[in-house]
Amino acid sequence: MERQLLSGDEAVALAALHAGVALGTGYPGTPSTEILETFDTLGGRAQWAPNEKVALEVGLGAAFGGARAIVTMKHVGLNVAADPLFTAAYTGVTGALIVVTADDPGMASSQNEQDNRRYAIAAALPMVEPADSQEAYDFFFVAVEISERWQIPVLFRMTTRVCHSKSIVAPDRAAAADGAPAMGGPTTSMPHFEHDITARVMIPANARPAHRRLRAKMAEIAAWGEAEAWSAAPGLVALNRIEPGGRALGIVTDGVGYLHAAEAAPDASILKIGLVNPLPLERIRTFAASVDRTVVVEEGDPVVGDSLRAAGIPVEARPEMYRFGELDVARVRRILAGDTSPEPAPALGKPPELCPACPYHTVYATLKKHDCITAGDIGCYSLGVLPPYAAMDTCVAMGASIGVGLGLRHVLPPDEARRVVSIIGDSTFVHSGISGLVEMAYNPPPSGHVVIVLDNGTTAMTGQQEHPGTGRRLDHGPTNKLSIEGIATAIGIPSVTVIDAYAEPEEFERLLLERLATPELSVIVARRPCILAAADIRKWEQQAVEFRAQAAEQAVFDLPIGEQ
Ligand SMILES: Cc1ncc(C[n+]2csc(CCOP(=O)(O)OP(=O)(O)O)c2C)c(N)n1
Ligand code: SF4
Repeated sequence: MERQLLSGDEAVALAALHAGVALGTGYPGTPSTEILETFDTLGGRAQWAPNEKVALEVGLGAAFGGARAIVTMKHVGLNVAADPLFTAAYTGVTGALIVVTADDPGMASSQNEQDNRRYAIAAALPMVEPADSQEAYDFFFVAVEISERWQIPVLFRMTTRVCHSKSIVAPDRAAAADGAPAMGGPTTSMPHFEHDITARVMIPANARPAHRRLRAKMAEIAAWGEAEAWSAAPGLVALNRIEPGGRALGIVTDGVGYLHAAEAAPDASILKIGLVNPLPLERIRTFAASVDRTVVVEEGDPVVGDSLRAAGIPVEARPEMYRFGELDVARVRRILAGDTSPEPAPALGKPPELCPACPYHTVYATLKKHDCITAGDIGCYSLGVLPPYAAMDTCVAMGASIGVGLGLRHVLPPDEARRVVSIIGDSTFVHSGISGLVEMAYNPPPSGHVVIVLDNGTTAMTGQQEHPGTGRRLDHGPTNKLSIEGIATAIGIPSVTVIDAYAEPEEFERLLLERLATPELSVIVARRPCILAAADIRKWEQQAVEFRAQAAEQAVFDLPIGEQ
């Protein structure tokens, strides 16, 4: 197959296709979103789940069934998926399960810059980390190999630069002309289920030996990482490598840090780690002993540096200031020089703002006018925190608006409590807002509460993905549609109103004041399409109407003659 210019996300999608991945699932989140979108475009079976936990569970089920599966999410998504992740490490898998975590050092579009290499250590899972698109493609196959050989989920860590930078990829594992997956192995045969209750049912009696099995697997993978991950097995690339250079400086590095380090210190000896958990400690110890000084160049937390120091390997401590933000060549030069002088302030970009015809304007204008205390959430609507509205008081994690609003309502004095509103987008509501609404019905505050669901018919923030509330699948084809107002009513919220706040601002204001004045629980669904997505939504809805009409016609045609 010809060489291609691909982003890291696209390279992973292509590798998944060539590896015969049977199912890709995930939840959108920058910088991971394009993996599943590309996988779908390439002809892979890709679907959005309501949230990352469900995505991981679906992927795990596919891997229990003997298939190869990929699950994608941004770094904070792994927090949502952490519960099944930790125990999936115990159960292991029958096929292959690759869990992509796309970290965002520097928080280009995230609420925190957590370093998910820590998850690999905490859950005791192997973690593979590419530095560029070629490695994203190549390492994916090694990740599948590890997953199948040790029957264990593998974490595949990407970061913003690796996900979004484009570089040349030679996709030499391209599918054979007959369409067979390029990668052999047990899971390219038809998935099937074999009972294995002790391995997959994690009651304590089964989980105790499973934990020991997991640690034994990780010890084997560590030994493999020391001995074999340096030279490529037939058809695979090596995950770890040493690039010999001068004796004066040795650099241990992973991910995109490698590219910066190679440019900043062309004369240094470099030990590049592609298997970041478990670390090849003995190899690194030997490497460190072969050079005069050893510096770890890693973005984010000092995960590798701390592990090496804990193992008694003498590496220089990195000044704390370089924990924050992305690295670049200039910053790596500073690290190598031990420079802790203040860094130049980054150039200020144009602050983001709501589109001029965004349906959210009237909602925020009303909240501001009445000095509401707004428990907010994550999405395009987070922009309501900026001027001219500054009408969002909290924003913590997806779905947190309802719980935080309820907590405020429970403790604030009555005159303040009555001004508390929770505001949440439609995709976020489905992701993790529904359980907050259950809490609201279960433990209603004395003053009641008002939740506004901003239903703009899309996941706007991450690039207009579908979700269960749109009634369309990842490929925009029709499927069952979740009704937000139906859910709220079924949960037992007594007042549920749907309104187009943009078209009827006075009516929205009247409704909001009425609901704030009553101790009854209220959900207001402010429904109007995102202006940027509206034309596409109309197109897909029209296609769905035509699809349903054709299906109905076909159903009549298929009836036995006489019943048509
Ligand atoms: C746990 C987690 N997963 C994914 C994301 C990425 N993300 C941020 S907001 C958002 C959804 C926004 O959609 P919606 O609630 O419909 O609001 P809109 O952007 O359309 O205003 C997503 C997926 C995240 N921040 N946290
Ligand atoms: S993209 Fe859509 S939801 Fe986001 S600000 Fe623009 S109109 Fe509003």
